[in-house]
Amino acid sequence: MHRLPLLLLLWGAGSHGFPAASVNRQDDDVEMVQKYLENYYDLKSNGEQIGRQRKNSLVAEKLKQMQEFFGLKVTGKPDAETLDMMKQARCGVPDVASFALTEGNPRWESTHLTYRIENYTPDLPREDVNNAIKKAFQLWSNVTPLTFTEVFEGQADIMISFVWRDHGDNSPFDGPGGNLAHAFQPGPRLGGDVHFDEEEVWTSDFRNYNLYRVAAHELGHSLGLSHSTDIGALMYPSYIFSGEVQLSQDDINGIQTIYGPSKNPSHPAGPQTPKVCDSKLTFDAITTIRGEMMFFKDRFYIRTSAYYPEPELNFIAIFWPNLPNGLQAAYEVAHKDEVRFFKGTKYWAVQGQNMLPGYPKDIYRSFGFPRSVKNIDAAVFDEDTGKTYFFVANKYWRYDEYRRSMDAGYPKMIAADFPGIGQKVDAVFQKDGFFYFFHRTRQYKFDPKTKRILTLQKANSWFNCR
Ligand code: 01S
Ligand code: CA
Ligand code: ZN
Ligand code: ZN
Repeated sequence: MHRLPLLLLLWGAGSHGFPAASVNRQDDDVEMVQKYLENYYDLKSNGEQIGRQRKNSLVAEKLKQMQEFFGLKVTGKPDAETLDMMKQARCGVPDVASFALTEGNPRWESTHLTYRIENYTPDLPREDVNNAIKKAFQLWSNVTPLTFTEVFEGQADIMISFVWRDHGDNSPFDGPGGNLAHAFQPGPRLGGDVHFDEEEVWTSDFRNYNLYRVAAHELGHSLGLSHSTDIGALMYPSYIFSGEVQLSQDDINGIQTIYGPSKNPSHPAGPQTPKVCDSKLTFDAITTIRGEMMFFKDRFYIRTSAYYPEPELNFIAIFWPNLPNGLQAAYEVAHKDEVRFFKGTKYWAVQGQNMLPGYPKDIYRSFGFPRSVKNIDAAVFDEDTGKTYFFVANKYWRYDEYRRSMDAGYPKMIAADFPGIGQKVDAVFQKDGFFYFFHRTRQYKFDPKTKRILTLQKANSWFNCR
């Protein structure tokens, strides 16, 4: 806990206007400011190895953001006005959110809304259209007090239609591609209405464009949300179909900012999009691939390359639509230009973007694991020896990629041959002859020749974070 002295230093540097108080009160305030910035301004909480000065300037920066947000004097210092504001009761939504409300904060005053499907696309059976729309409404009604009732005649709050080109609302569609659909913000007449471009091909599967996916996005607009910068959110502006359609936590935060939570006692959370510079970030699997590195987490990958300074975050499904989410291990056999992904007792092989045919296969027949192995924690191919290391709980196996068989004498204890990296491995990859082992938020650079740890770093050290 060396967070206190850090903030106290900042205190000393700029306590103009800060009322003299007992040391105890000050300690409480320091703690409160720290907690507040962690909760609402994404300030990192743990003792990251960043310099004291940098930490102070980060705190000052977050304070400025907060002061800006509340219309206070922007000093970057925890002055009396700022402390007072922080002590006021508030809702739990972070002030630096990715979602956005529609300008002017339009909202429906009634929580019981009606919708009507005015016409149907010939691309799909009517049942499929009804279903897609109904499910899209359910996504939003699940997390708010809103209810949606279908009507079959007259005016409804949300009128839904398939139209093309100029259709009388001054927002003509553009033919295949481009704009897929649009929706009007809450309000009378056109307000809330959803128009789909009939010149798109509408589907109920992974082909472009999935109607349920687009309807879910448009209804967000109908209810008062604008576009989000969170790539995992349904309200992200581009069409991304990852296989399943669900509100992310960011969508939920957005819609609940307008309408509050559901009356239902259970409040399920949505999936969070990993933040590359979150010092608490951990990984499911990591591999090199064609000279770049790919880190896997839930539905996402983070890719870094020597040519781009910024890491890229996106859905795994963008590259490999048939891979499952929540991968457990991955490794590259560079001389074959092949990457293998593991989850449970199955594995998949890809060459670049192409999934190789015949997968998934099982790990027992291909590698010779005993049936007692139910999943693999991490895997790495050693280019220097042609061996692949598989880590399973506190043991590891060694597989010969040339002879295509497991080496005799395995499993062995990880602790015996990789001293210091701990009892369990989350992910591992090889780079320039070194192994990089990951466990939780820690990363160990390991020299396989001397069997020694060279450095210890944060797991997300590859992402160019300040
Ligand atoms: N509609 O909600 C949109 O965001 C339009 C562009 C507006 C400027 C009208 C649109 O068609 N965006 C494309 C899209 O895929 C990129 N929207 C639906 C989605 O599911 N993200
Ligand atoms: Ca279009
Ligand atoms: Zn329209
Ligand atoms: Zn949109």
